[in-house]
This record gives sequence, structure tokens and C-alpha cells, in this order.
Amino acid sequence: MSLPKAVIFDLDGVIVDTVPAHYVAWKSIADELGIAFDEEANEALKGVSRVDSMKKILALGGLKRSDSEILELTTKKNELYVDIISKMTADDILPGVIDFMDLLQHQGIKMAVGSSSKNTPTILKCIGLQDAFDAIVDGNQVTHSKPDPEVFLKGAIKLGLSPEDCVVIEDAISGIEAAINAKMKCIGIGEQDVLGKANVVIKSLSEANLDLLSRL
Ligand code: B16
Ligand code: MG
Repeated sequence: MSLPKAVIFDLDGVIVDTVPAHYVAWKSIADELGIAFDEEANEALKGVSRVDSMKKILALGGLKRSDSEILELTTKKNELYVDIISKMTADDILPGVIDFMDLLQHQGIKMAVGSSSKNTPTILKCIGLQDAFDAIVDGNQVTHSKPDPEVFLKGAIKLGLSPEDCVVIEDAISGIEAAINAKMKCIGIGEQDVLGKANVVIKSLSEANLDLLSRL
């Protein structure tokens, strides 16, 4: 059985259920701008940085805003978002995450976080996992948003491993493309018809085990 040397977890939508909070906050900004925005449109923002998400929403409405206006809008979105996520606790960790992490630790497989979110430190602290990973790379440390592989390649460097030794777990199309661009195998969490580019797609980490990892 050939197992990876490390697993790099995406954060939003894989470790913790922040997707509805992002949606509520973006929806409020889109409403204010008079742009139609629904959960399907939100799907395309998963894994995408805050500023790039704002630009995608503006493009949806055929609107243009200056850099300073974009900064104002994204600051407002983040205030709404942080207000929700700061109330999160360990109860908001998604099903199967802790058991899977325990399994990896037992097996000596390293663990990292690879997230586009600049709120990663806040979220990890709220859910009590701030010291649970061997490496953390987040939106504060990268220049290029997923699907660029930068976040995962930096994760591999921090772990002292080659990209081929790492498996990524992602809930977003942009994140799966980032893993492919990093030459890493990838497990998708969600729906097969959305995340079909992943090596395997499961509904939640409750379905993950060593056998699945060895068959990627
Ligand atoms: P923030 P991930 C991503 O996190 C989210 O999926 C995406 O919706 C969000 O826009 C992005 O982080 C930036 O988040 O505004 O908190 O910096 O899925 O890569 O963990
Ligand atoms: Mg995600």
C-alpha cells in the first residue's frame, strides 16, 4: 500500500463549514449593488481570493469599480463575514475531519492547511485547531489565488516534501485545478458532477480512509 507523505487540507468547505457565511456576506454586498447573486454563482467563488471574488461579482452585474471602491466593498464584506465566523467553535468542524486527522497522525502522515483565506488564523483559533498542523499556508502568504498552484507548492516547501508526496483535499473547482497545476493528487469533497477533475470525489471526510489514500 503506497501512502502519501502528507495531506494538505483546504480550510473553507473542507475543515469547517464557512461556505454559508461567505455566501450571506457576498449576497448582502451583491444586493447593495443590485447584482443578482445566488448559491450557484457562489460556487464559482469557492477557493477564489476576496478581491478576485469581488471582481467576479462585479463582472456578473456588468459593473466596474475602482481599486479603492473594491477595497471598500471587500472590507465591508469581510466585516460581515468575520462577524459570523468569530462565533464558530469546534462544533463547526465538518464531519469526519477529526477522525481522519487522528488516522493520519497515527500513520505518521504530515498535515498542512492550504487556504486562500486571510482569515485562516482566526478560524483555526475559533475551532481550536491552531496547533494541529505541521504547516499552514493561507491567503496572507500567497500572491496568486487558486487555481494557481502557489498555495499548495508553498505548503510542500514548508513541509520539506516534493509536490508528488502530497495529496490535496478540496471542495472547490479552483482548488482542484490548483492541485492539478501543482502536480498533486486530489480528493474532492462534494458532488462528482461539479468536482469531476479530482482523482476521487467523496461526500464528506467521513468517507476518507487509508485505503482511499493509497488508491489515488
Ligand atoms: P477570505 P479556502 C477561500 O478559502 C474560500 O473558499 C473563498 O470563498 C474565499 O473568498 C477565500 O478563501 C478568501 O477568503 O476573504 O477569508 O480571505 O476554500 O481556500 O480555504
Ligand atoms: Mg474551500
